[in-house]
Amino acid sequence: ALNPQGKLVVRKLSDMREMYQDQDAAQAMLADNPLVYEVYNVVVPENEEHIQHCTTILYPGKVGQEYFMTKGHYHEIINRAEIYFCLKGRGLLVMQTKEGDFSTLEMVPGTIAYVPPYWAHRSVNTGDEPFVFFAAYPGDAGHDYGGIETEGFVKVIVEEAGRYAAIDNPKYVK
Ligand code: PAN
Ligand code: ZN
Repeated sequence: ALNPQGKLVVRKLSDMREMYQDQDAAQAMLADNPLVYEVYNVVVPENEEHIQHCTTILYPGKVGQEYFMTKGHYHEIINRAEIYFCLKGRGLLVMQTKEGDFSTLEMVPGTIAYVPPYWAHRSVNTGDEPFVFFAAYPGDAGHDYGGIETEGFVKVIVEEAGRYAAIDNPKYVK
């Protein structure tokens, strides 16, 4: 339970199906169209005086071998940073810059993750229960999903031999 609960945004597979590598697997799963994640946004004015804050619940699951994930984004004002705090479950924070720097951070309850200015970020549920984290970022940051929607991140996070592995994304162009 979240208090205050905030305004709910729901992302189902149909909202992001082209972001997964295995398009045949995605197509087959669309009949059920599973819920991938929910974001509970506490509504505050979108200007630099305020701090946006929200809680994401990313459900466990995979499309083919690729774990359920958030869309991922740069901030529209690209030098706006962010803090994530993991509340439940297990996941991976995936980050990159436009120069092609790439980094991952394992998150478990208690992990405080810092997303520095200029770094795109995506979360991946590498566990078998909901991965839940709280986030706070400058009110005017905004979200830029553009390039990531078509090319994705430098690497994709898949299950290999029972654990996660980061493998090169063939669609990524620097
Ligand atoms: C997070 C994300 C949230 C959902 O609050 O917005 O986890 O991910 P997408 O926005 O990539 O769909 C955040 O990073 N806000 O800036
Ligand atoms: Zn963000």
